[in-house]
Amino acid sequence: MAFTLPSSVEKSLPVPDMFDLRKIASLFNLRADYVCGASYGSGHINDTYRIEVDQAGLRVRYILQRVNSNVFKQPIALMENVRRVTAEALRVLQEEGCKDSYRRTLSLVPALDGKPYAQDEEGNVWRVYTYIDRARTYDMIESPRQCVEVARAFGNFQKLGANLPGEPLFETIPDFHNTTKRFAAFQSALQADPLGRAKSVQREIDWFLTREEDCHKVVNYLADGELPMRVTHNDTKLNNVMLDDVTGEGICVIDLDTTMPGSSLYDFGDMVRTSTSPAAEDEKDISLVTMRMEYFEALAKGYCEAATFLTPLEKDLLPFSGKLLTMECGMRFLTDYLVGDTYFKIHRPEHNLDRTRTQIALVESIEQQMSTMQKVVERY
Ligand code: ADP
Ligand code: GN1
Ligand code: MG
Repeated sequence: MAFTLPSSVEKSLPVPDMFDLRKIASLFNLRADYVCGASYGSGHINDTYRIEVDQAGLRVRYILQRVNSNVFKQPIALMENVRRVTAEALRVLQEEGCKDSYRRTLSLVPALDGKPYAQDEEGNVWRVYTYIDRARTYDMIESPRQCVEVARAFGNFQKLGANLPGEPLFETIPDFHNTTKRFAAFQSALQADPLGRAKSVQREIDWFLTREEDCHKVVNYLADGELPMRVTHNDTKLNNVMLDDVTGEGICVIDLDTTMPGSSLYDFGDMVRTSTSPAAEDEKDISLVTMRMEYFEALAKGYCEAATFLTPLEKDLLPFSGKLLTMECGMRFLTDYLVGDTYFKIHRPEHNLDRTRTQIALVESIEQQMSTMQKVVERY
């Protein structure tokens, strides 16, 4: 989408020092001269930049991203998933006669050699997406209406996945939401305790140890075939869906790196985790953390309206999924804290510990309200 920037914005963009963005941008078929670029967004995994180029006199923005190959061990296979999913999304939108199809799906700009990615001299895998304009992501939810939009967008995304032609998608992170294995990884980190941090976080450690049983529930249902595997997004964090600036509609699901076989519960659960509390994921004052029923109800409404394929057991487990995914994420933050903050980007020394504590508080709030959450879901 073409966009002419006010000059005040151009001048305020800082130049990143780690990568030569001009050189990396030149690997893509932008047919434009690089102008400037800056770090963008608040994701914990990839390196995201917003770049601006001059396309025959028109200033145009793109998203330039480095895939984190520490997290995604096979970034090229991952890019093939992204290519397939975005191509199918575009095909469906255009078949439906959608007038703004390129605002409603991520769209990869090919590299000069036609591939959906380019590699720099160090072997880093980069990609460019067209910039979705007049829409934004939110790190914190602002209204129940936004919950309806977010849940509907992810529900529709799952429908798209269900009809994806061809081979199953590549599993970009094996056992990503396997909470039995996540629990085992937590126990290993605890045993190794390479930095001697365990003694200072015994309360948090014990909290997770007493909840082991919950970690096996969905994994076992999936293994027994009682829950179906679907094509899911697996990172349905609030800030992975773009909401239109004017209408507030959830227009585009982004961050497709973990789109692969999974359970619908992983997707709904992470929406509960990220879209029901008024507090930030890394809020230090945990008294602010709470699961708000009105927001949960809005999520259940939006999701159930779109995800018409859910089985009775999936529906029944929607409230539990909120607890499970919040617990899983808390356990992942604590594991990362114990091993020395090697996975999630941190911006202060105890960042992962602060994140762990908000997740614990949110699980406790969910536990207190579980029976009401169950009644809410029964209404849809
Ligand atoms: P991460 O994996 O690090 O979370 P994301 O793919 O979610 O990276 O991108 C980070 C942020 O960049 C998003 O939250 C969103 O605000 C912004 N963003 C990503 N893709 C686009 C796009 N195509 N157009 C506009 N903004 C985007
Ligand atoms: C990461 O990339 P981002 O910020 O959307 C993580 C999620 C976590 C989340 C916690 C690939 O998501 O699984 O739930 O941080 N993504 C990956 O905020 O590990
Ligand atoms: Mg993201």
